[in-house]
Amino acid sequence: MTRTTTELPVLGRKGVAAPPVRIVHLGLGAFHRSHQAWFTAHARDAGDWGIAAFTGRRPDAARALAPQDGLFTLVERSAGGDRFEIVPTIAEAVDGADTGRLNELLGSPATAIVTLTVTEKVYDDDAPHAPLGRLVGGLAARRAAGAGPIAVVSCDNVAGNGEVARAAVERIAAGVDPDLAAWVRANVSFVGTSVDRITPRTTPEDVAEVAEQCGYHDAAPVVAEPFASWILSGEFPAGRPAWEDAGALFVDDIEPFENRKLWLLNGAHTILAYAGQLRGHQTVAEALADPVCRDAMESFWDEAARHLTLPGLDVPGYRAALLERFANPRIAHYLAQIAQDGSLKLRMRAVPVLRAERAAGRSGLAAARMIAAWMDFLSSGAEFHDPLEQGVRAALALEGRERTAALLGLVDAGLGEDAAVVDRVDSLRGTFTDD
Ligand code: CS2
Repeated sequence: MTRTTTELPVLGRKGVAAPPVRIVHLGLGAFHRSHQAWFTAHARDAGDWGIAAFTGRRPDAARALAPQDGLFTLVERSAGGDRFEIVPTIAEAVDGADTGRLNELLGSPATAIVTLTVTEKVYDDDAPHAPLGRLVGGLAARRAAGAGPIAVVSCDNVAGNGEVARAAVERIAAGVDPDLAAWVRANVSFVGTSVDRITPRTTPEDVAEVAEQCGYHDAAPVVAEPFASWILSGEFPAGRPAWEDAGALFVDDIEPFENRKLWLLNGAHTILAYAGQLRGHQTVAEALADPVCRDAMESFWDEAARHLTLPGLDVPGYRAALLERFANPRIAHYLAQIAQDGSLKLRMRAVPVLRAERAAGRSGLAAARMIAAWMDFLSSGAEFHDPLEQGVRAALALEGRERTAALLGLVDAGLGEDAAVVDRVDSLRGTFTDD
């Protein structure tokens, strides 16, 4: 018998105390919950490590989680079925605009870590109310309180994310007060990470399924694939949870792992997002089932693999696992979601492979084809979201090779001025639209 959700109890802690806050997170969204919150829940010392998670641009996620005491259901969705798990590590879900609470928590010596999922584009946004501006405000409060050193852990799909976060925080801090910048240099450790767990947007059907299967009402469950990976490099001067219990890997040199993930997984996603939508597909699994898209993806993998040479990377095994993950028939991962912010994503996913191939005396055909597919997608009149929207629109007002050069210049200024690369990309326009 189907019960209506209004009759069901709401998910909540029912008087059981939340773990004490020792981690502050900026960018509360589905990925933070399926990844860092879940890894923390599976550490043996999870009970000592509560998370205060602050939202980014919109407070909605905090509004949904606060009435359920930060609890939410993780729906682990495999080809064979769903598994449900209540994740208890978010002790507080806070509106990102509440900088008073942020400063109070960062001013406490109990707080040891700040994790970030703020998206690629935010690392260039120095505004005081933007997430990194708020973080710098919190670090100033920590310095004033004498609360000691802390680790900042970037969990965004950005090449060199730890160093990119360091540069942004130091730049913003220097603009506020040179002494604060010096304090940051002496007291803040920036940890670089490679993060991975496919987490499509939650749908109303998912909410209904959790009510039906779990017997309680959860307004904000999260759906993710069973696979999860977290590779980290850097110091935690005030301690950290035993994330290795959940499979996290601590390494000295993050770059090869980061490249493997950004190029093979995210690069493939970006090809499928543009080629797939141009060919009428909506999800990753649908695009993968189209041999034209799959060939484009695999030839990019072949190119990228030439520059993933560390023996421990097991590129063949990684590729095989990706094929299985992408084909998961029960995960509807929408290409339109992945297609967002293309100019920045291509910079991390296509450009390094294109450059490495050219440095080796080859043309980087498959990487160039990924970029050309983005241009065709934009030129198709499809709705797009991009931090460089104005530049994209100005480029789209041009025609032919000029349009190609202008769009390429948005992805990488140097490549946009390299006539051979412009010609190459231009010659690949229409690959997925011409029959
Ligand atoms: C995707 C990623 O939206 C995108 O750009 O490529 O969100 C991808 O799903 C995750 O990085 C998987 O770990």
